[in-house]
Amino acid sequence: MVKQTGSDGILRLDHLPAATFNVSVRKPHPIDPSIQLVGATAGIVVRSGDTALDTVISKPISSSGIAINELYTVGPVNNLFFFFDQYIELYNASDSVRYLDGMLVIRMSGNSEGLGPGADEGLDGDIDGVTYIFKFPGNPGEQNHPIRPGQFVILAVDGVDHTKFVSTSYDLSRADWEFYNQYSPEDIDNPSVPNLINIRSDRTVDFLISLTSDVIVLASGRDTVWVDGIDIATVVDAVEYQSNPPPSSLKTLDSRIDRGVALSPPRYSGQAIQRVEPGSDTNDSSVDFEIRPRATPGYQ
Ligand SMILES: [Ca+2]
Ligand SMILES: [Ca+2]
Ligand SMILES: [Ca+2]
Ligand SMILES: [Ca+2]
Repeated sequence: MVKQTGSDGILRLDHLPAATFNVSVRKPHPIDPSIQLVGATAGIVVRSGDTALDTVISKPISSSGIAINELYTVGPVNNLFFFFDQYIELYNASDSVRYLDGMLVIRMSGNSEGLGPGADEGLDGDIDGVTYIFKFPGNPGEQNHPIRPGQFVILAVDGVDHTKFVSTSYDLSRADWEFYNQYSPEDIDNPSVPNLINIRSDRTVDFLISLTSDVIVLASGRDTVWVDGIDIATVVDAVEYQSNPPPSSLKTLDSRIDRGVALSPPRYSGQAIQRVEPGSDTNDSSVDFEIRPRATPGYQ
């Protein structure tokens, strides 16, 4: 059953049968409608003729449920300038199955002649500076590519075992997806890892991202016309990372999407940036993310 709490946030339920109950709570964030506050407590025991009292602590998640949970960009420890084991990790923080069909993964490093990557140039409600734009199969609204509640999904630049080339690297041969540029003569296509493909035919290289400073966007795919920018309303999640965060550098991603900047680890350190808790998202990457000493593909 679904019940509303009082304005004090307290829910009183009388005359319950003696049983063990699970309670989950949900409310929109009072200031930012793109954030949901969610929480759950399992195993509340109510005995016959007795009263049970409990508190459910809620945490913020993006209202789409899907968050960019980890960015591994800097490459492993090596002196060969190897960083081709980059990956992006997604996480479903909601309590229901969501679908990736038709979604877009975008690197924004252009628009430097204007307000910068991910800024809303011209204040027309979209963010500008698309450099690479790759797409999950299908169309938004279709339900062929699920992401289950609590599931991590790895999007590898190349879904191969990189430890064969650099021993300090990561085995991504069981990645959920890989970026495959069908216009590139060199990109690797592991047939056992499904592909995100490139929708910018003028780009003929793989989906590589900057090691220590970039803007990464996950969008619903309801706006695929990238030339005029990506509609903010279609942005599922976006993260800007920098090695020298403001005030020593400029934050360019529109503050309606994210108010902060994640601090990037040093290049060729094998480290990664990950949300402090899976999917936890207050739209301020300066507090939502932390540096991890090792990348954690597919787990927290
Ligand atoms: Ca690739
Ligand atoms: Ca493949
Ligand atoms: Ca557009
Ligand atoms: Ca992880």
